[in-house]
Amino acid sequence: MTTTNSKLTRLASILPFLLLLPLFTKAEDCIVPHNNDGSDDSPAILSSFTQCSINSTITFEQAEYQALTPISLVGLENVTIFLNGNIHLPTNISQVQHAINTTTNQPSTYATPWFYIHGSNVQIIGSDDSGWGRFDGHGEQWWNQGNRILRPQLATFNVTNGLLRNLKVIKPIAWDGTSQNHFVDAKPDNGTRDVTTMGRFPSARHPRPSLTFNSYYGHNGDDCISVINGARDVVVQNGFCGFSSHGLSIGSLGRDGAEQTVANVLFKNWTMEGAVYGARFKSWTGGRGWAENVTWEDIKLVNVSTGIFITQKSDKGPRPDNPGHASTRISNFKYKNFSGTLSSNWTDGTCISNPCWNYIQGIDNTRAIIFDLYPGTAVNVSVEDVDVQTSNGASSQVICDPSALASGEQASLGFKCATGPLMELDEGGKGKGKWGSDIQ
Ligand SMILES: *[C@@H]1O[C@H](CO)[C@@H](O)[C@H](O)[C@H]1NC(C)=O
Ligand SMILES: *[C@@H]1O[C@H](CO)[C@@H](O)[C@H](O)[C@H]1NC(C)=O
Ligand SMILES: *[C@@H]1O[C@H](CO)[C@@H](O)[C@H](O)[C@H]1NC(C)=O
Ligand SMILES: *[C@@H]1O[C@H](CO)[C@@H](O)[C@H](O)[C@H]1NC(C)=O
Ligand SMILES: *[C@@H]1O[C@H](CO)[C@@H](O)[C@H](O)[C@H]1NC(C)=O
Ligand SMILES: *[C@@H]1O[C@H](CO)[C@@H](O)[C@H](O)[C@H]1NC(C)=O
Ligand SMILES: *[C@@H]1O[C@H](CO)[C@@H](O)[C@H](O)[C@H]1NC(C)=O
Ligand SMILES: *[C@@H]1O[C@H](CO)[C@@H](O)[C@H](O)[C@H]1NC(C)=O
Ligand SMILES: *[C@@H]1O[C@H](CO)[C@@H](O)[C@H](O)[C@H]1NC(C)=O
Ligand SMILES: *[C@@H]1O[C@H](CO)[C@@H](O)[C@H](O)[C@H]1NC(C)=O
Ligand SMILES: *[C@@H]1O[C@H](CO)[C@@H](O)[C@H](O)[C@H]1NC(C)=O
Ligand SMILES: CC(=O)N[C@H]1CO[C@H](CO)[C@@H](O)[C@@H]1O
Repeated sequence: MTTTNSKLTRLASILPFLLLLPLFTKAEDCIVPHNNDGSDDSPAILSSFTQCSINSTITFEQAEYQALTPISLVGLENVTIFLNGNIHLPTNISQVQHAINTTTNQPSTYATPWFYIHGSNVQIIGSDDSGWGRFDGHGEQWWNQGNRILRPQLATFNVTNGLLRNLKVIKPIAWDGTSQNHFVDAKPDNGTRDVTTMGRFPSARHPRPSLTFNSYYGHNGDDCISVINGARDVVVQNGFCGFSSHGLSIGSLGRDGAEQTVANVLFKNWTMEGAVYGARFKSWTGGRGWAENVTWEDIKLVNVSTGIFITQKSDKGPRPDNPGHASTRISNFKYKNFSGTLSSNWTDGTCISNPCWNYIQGIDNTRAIIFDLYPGTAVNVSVEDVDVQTSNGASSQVICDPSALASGEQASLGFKCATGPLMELDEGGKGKGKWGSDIQ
């Protein structure tokens, strides 16, 4: 729907509304009705978003909403959505599959979203109450059955200037190993893996689009947050990721030689518990894009497998041939103030191959940092204040190939690039910090 169309639709649809409402009620504020009888609330949700698509607030009441059919919410401009209730997807797997197979919602790279949200200046604010503000995907049965056919992505959030706050995603349906285009969060259920995705970051349309994620809490078995191609000026802060999360991620970028880019991302104040990675960057061999100005700061690791991870070959196993020597370039990455513990046991069920998908030569459960770089492609990366111990209290290790560092890079890297103990270095190359002092 174009903006003009949506304005017309809105004007047309508020006329009868105005006649019914008391004069002091603003027509721009919609309260989404709900049936309360298990029947489909999607038409009412769509209708509220059509009526209140511009300069509006849309409020879901503290109630259970059944979104039994996929919805596309488009043409939103300056809309604040208060999710005081919960939104459920169908529990019936074949019903979901059929709906996803027939919806016209715009698919993302890997899947079709149940909710497609498009516009500018869109905020979705969940309830402060942990029992409300939830998207309930009823996904556990998909995982129990190993059913991967026509799995929906929970939502695509394709907006410029967006804010998501206090949303909870419960037992979503998802898919394996994907990360592109999505914000991901999920919650475990007895060893089954639940994953979902939200969020599509804007590209080029506005010069400085921005997106803020605040106060996220989730358990998941895939990327907790994934910032993908086209993202600019993204701040993701004050969150918790548990249950085998695959980390606070950039990428994957550059699959099949694609020229994909990300710039200006800050991950701040996160606790990662039982995650496979804390901070993660991944790109594919042969990519032609770049990632610039990304900071991970104030990250607490609790039993995380690898604290800081960069790979420029997302494929597992040995490095594939890279005939053109292309690689997604990295510049101005900063890792600051990581603390906590490492441990290897993650249980999301995705490690079904031998070696496991996360295999890197030399990997074990002692690595605070792994840099898996193609030569000369990462510049101005810095690591500062990493105080991470292994599960038995020993000092942590790193995997880093000095011959892959760009010229002069060691001087500002902040730790000794080698495969061995983590040695933090100051600007002058002297050891510092907890472990550094041992080796001076
Ligand atoms: C939305 O609000 C802005 C600023 O108040 C105003 O300029 C614009 O015309 C409004 N748009 C509509 C469709 O009412
Ligand atoms: C956004 O919408 C609100 C009404 O919900 C209005 O007060 C405000 O002026 C609008 N802002 C812009 C920038 O249009
Ligand atoms: C699930 O949905 C399908 C149609 O998509 C229907 O045939 C089936 O009866 C439903 N199952 C239940 C338990 O409601
Ligand atoms: C999806 O739709 C296609 C044709 O539109 C059909 O051939 C296929 O069987 C459907 N798949 C499922 C699982 O319903
Ligand atoms: C996001 O919206 C833009 C237009 O604003 C469109 O070109 C693009 O295809 C959309 N992307 C997705 C993944 O929906
Ligand atoms: C998890 O739940 C499924 C289905 O309820 C059950 O089959 C499985 O045994 C449970 N797994 C564990 C580890 O309890
Ligand atoms: C860090 O995030 C947690 C939530 O995970 C929050 O309770 C805390 O206030 C945040 N700290 C700061 C300094 O914002
Ligand atoms: C780097 O990214 C952060 C987070 O988006 C932003 O605040 C900062 O201004 C960016 N720095 C530059 C030089 O663009
Ligand atoms: C380091 O991060 C922790 C959270 O993991 C925070 O409590 C602490 O204040 C941070 N330290 C500094 C110096 O900012
Ligand atoms: C972390 O792992 C250690 C040892 O493996 C265990 O004792 C501890 O309970 C774990 N902590 C959490 C929060 O799971
Ligand atoms: C390297 O990063 C630092 C901050 O981490 C920044 O001040 C400096 O400008 C960067 N250098 C280049 C060449 O981008
Ligand atoms: C550190 C740790 O406890 N590692 C264990 C993780 O689980 C595997 C088997 O699932 C054990 O072999 C490891 O010893």
